[in-house]
Amino acid sequence: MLNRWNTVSLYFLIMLIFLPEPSTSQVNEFPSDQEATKKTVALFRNLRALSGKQILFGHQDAMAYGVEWKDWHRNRSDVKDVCGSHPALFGWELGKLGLSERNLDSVNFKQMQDWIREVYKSGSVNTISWHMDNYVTKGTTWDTSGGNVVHTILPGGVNHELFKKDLDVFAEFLRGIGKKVPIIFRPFHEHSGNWFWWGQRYCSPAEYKALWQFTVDYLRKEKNIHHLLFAYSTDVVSSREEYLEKYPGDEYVDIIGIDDYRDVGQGGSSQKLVERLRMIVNIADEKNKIAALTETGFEGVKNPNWWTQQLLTPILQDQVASRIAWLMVWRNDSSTHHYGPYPGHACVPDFLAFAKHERIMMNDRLPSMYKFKQ
Ligand code: BMA
Repeated sequence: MLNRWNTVSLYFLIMLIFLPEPSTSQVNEFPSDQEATKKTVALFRNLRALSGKQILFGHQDAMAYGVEWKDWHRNRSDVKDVCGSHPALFGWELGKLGLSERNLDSVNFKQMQDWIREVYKSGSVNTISWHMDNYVTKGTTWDTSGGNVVHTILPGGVNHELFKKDLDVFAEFLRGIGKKVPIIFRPFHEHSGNWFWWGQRYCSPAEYKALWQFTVDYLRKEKNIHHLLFAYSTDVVSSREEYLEKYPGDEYVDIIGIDDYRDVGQGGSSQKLVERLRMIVNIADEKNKIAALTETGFEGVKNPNWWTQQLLTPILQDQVASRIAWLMVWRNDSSTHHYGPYPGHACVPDFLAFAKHERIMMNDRLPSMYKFKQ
């Protein structure tokens, strides 16, 4: 005989059996750093939760300068001049950190720290890349001579101490910003290409992985830094095997990224971009990570309808590809070397349509990224 309590328990038992599996819910997901700060965890979960709903729009160096202006302007960006809102994500670059007061594109590092804090306060997201100079030749990041440079900076290598010093300077740079500001760090990017000294043909997969793992472990364990998410991004690759060839492991990566200029430039095929995005979204899904188009753009934006025609519409037409968390275009340096819009450019009307699209997130429509609501 079922008494009242048995009936209630039976009811709950049935509920438990038939309740849908807790979805790959973002609620309990954790970034690769088990000791990540609360805000870093929130950023990770929010980026996951937005997937399929919205895509954050990002622009490299957006607040530091634009096509017609170079000096310090408070709270300005070409993107804001054009559409009234800053981007939802800002890229920054550390090339020359520790060697000069300014980075390789003349951005003052102290000002960069201020901007990073401002971006955080405004609710947008910061991501940092590092075009590191060549440790062997002392040439630039594009100097691929000097043999296997990666080997020399690994533990036991002749330049290992120098490399550690640079990581110390980076840790100091982060401390100057403040540990409460979560940052997406994207080191040794486009390693599938051959234009940086850490590129495809200049080191083995084992060496690249060791370099990545050392970097992450050193920052976490030696420097006690727990407010970074790590972004792995290849250049265009044609297969999943190629993509994962130098993947350092799930404990070391949060963002499954790709840099793709080729498919959206002159003579490119947006369909190819979509295929590559499908690939990274699928990998991110399997690993409970975040997929992102970490760099893209058409230099000079030579198609006035580029934003919607070559970028947004093809991406949104695909249910998988459109689940990337963000897409970021490269910097606005001059009227010939720019990837974002600026006032007066022929692509402005189309950019406005892009920026106002319900699936695109600019700063003014961003939900709180640093608090996670269950
Ligand atoms: C490249 C170009 C260079 C720049 C470098 C690092 O793609 O924009 O002019 O120095 O990125 O920002």
